[in-house]
Amino acid sequence: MKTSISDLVRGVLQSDRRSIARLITLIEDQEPEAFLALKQIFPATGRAYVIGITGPPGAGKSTLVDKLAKHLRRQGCSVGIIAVDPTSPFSGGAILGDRVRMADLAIDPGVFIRSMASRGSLGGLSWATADAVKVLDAGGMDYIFVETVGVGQAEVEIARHADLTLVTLVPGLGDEIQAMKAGVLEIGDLLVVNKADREGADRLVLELETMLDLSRHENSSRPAIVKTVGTTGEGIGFLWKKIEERLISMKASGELANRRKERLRQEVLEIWQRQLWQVIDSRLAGENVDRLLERIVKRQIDPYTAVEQILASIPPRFKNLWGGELRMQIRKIDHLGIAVKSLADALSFYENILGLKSAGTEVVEDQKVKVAFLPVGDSEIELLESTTADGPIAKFIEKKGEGLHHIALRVDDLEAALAELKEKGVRLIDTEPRYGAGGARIAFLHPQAGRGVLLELTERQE
Ligand SMILES: Nc1nc2c(ncn2[C@@H]2O[C@H](COP(=O)(O)OP(=O)(O)OP(=O)(O)O)[C@@H](O)[C@H]2O)c(=O)[nH]1
Ligand SMILES: [Mg+2]
Repeated sequence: MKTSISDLVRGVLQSDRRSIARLITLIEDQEPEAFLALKQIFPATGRAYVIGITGPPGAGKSTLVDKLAKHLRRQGCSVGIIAVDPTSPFSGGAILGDRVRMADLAIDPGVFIRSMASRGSLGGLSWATADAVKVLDAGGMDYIFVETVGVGQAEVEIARHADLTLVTLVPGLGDEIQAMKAGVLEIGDLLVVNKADREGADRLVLELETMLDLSRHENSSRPAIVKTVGTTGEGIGFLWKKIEERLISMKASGELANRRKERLRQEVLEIWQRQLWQVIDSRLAGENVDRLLERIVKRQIDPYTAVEQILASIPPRFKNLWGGELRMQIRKIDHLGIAVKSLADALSFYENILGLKSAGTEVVEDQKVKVAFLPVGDSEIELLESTTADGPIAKFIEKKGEGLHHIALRVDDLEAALAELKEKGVRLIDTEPRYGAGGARIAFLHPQAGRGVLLELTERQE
């Protein structure tokens, strides 16, 4: 049986590496399960410090992250690393290099390294990265580094998901630095001049200082400039000291809280837009648009009014749009439950006359019943006899006489099914799974929901 979402969530919260990796893959693939799991891990997020590191290709970002991670490991902190590669969805070359470079980190249980490549729009990657950060955060990482290449608009997008962003530059860039100026100033909380072993490092520092002098930074937010040699680790201790100082001052001034709040605001707006778009899109795909188009062509209606009509046709309650309206899948009728006064008497008909074979009887204390299951093809009939005069089956028979008591439907993931039903406002008898006959996990819906029929959801291992 596949692992359920609750298992996956539990795994992530217990820092289980496979669960963390799996959930990030689900996020990359935009699977509906990912969103369900993200909902559940959210309360456990907001603890990690997220540090973005960006800069031109080959500036030494990965090398610096590697050294910073080792520095943090010596202090007993756990570290998550996400390398985002927006440019090459296929090559993965840089990532492969990182793997080799970070081979010793990769086997350290206190470090989780993950690369993420674009599988569509960069916007999508940006949010997938943000969600992956949440997974590492909930998975208990103290610090999370997010590495991206470049200092363009895309990187600004991704940097917005970080608490603090390092921009890495190297000597010898020449005019390129001018082109990057805007990005550098906009997103850099700290400027790192790496490859300081090369000629021109001091000149670059001066150039950057001049750029900062001309910009509108208040004193408190003026980025520090730190020289490093990634390959030898020179300056790493100092760089970390500066990062820590900045985090501490951002925390004290409330800036960190503000940034995080702003991030969540952006996220809500973005999710809202995505969902709304899906609704409108699904409406647009419908044939009524063709009809509307006809009318627009004939000038019977104008495009503005047409869109108003589309919007008006959207139901007021549109939730659960991830992956379509319906996520829950009913596999089959697990069994039909029939309330009987006497098992022995009922079996004399079902076994002796109909020729079905009971798989044995079982007492379910919890529900005050003794039951017999009789397989019928791919499904079963369950006969239920009350063990006490006041049990639910006894009461049912008192009220309605012997007869069909419930229909049990098989689902793969009971928790997910219940969560979905709750979200859709369906009345439930059991809001949490409980154990039924044969060790199955079950939950009853309110008979009102099934239009007068008591429905049971069943998840069982086969
Ligand atoms: N001389 C010198 N070389 C360095 C320094 N830091 C890193 N390098 C080398 O620069 C090359 C690129 O380093 P990476 O860490 O892969 O750079 P990156 O910015 O992560 O590269 P991409 O992810 O491909 O953009 C490697 O060969 C490093 O060994 C440094 O301070 N001095
Ligand atoms: Mg790299």
